[in-house]
Amino acid sequence: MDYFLTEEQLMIRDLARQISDEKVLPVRAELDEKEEFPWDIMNTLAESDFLGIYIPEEYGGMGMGGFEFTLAVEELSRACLGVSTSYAANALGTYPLLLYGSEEQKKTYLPDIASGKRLVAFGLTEANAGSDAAGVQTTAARDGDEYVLNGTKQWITNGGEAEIYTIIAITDRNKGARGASAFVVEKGTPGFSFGKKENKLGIRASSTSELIFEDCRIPKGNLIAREGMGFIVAMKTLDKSRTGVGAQGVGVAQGAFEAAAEFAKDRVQFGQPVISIQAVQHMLADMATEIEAARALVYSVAKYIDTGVKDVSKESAMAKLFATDVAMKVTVDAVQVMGGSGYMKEYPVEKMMRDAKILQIYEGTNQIQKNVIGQALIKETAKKK
Ligand code: COS
Repeated sequence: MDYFLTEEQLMIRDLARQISDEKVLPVRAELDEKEEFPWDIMNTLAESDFLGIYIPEEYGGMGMGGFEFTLAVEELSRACLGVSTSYAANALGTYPLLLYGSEEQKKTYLPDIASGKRLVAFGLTEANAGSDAAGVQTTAARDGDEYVLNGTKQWITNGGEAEIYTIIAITDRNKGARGASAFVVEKGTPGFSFGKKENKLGIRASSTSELIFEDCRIPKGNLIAREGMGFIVAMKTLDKSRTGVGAQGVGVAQGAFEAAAEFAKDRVQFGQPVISIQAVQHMLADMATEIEAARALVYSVAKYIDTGVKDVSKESAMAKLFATDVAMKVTVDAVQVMGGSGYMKEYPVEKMMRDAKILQIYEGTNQIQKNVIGQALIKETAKKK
């Protein structure tokens, strides 16, 4: 399908594809096997200005939108979701600053983020606060000109590798979701350390760690927005980032489809290439149709968000839900089309299938996406009455 991309958008897509083909494809299996953070690739993306695609020019970025970022995420995901997760999580960590940071915070952090000098991570999840995002236990107690952080964040993407962390912590326990606040914390701050690095089923090139805060003192100027705004900062951040997860789904599904179709042309059974067998053709036809539908939805939602419209919870949840369910189905089917070969590490699709599973879980499980969509539908229906 032709999505009538502008010259700039084509340039982003083609460069991302080139980086994927030249830098990511040759090492993806090794990064997966060794669970190695893709520093070389992140540096290449930084040199190509990819870490600042969606950051305004006045802060050193390319000044483009979420749609252009989506194109880059999709292409990287076509080659390796571990790499694209490291890349996309950087944006997730940046959104609280971009959306709610003060001018001073933006000037301090965004130029380093845009240039790739410092990576970012987003710290919301905890042992007892996953789907229940308002259940955060980490506290930030005001003490004069400082806040003192205590608690542990879990499963934080880019944890340990990033230099800048946007953290959600409780400033007033009595106020529920309205008692949470957002902060920026720098690596190296006394009282801030890293715990266990997780050993994962997929996206093994990305790093997933615990963040531990023990009487960690940060200046009061590190508060993002106002006290009590933390839950809203987190929700708006997720509203913005979930389309990127959808783009990851489109990319990995495309990669798996291409590998399966290529294989089916070469593999001969019953005296013919298996692609000539209707049962296989039908699977490939479903895969191709579902990928195109997911891409069309993700692109439309990304463009819709870029218009600056205020409430995008429903649309971004739909893009994430649909495209990541497609990714799971297509990667499983790609393994099936390839049969025994698909199950072997010699081919990329077993990794894609392992990698795809997280897309239905992180940045809100797909069941949570349905809650978000359902709540929005209730609101819309109430308005119409
Ligand atoms: N934008 C703005 N405000 C929002 C919002 C959004 N997207 N979502 C919720 N809010 C507001 C609500 O309007 C409500 O405000 P009031 O107190 O003024 O009524 C407040 O925030 C609390 O909302 P709600 O009662 O819906 O909160 P819940 O605790 O029920 O949680 C869900 C809602 C489930 C949607 C939320 O917890 C969620 O998204 N969970 C998944 C979190 C996630 O993605 N985790 C992955 C880790 S990050 S990689």
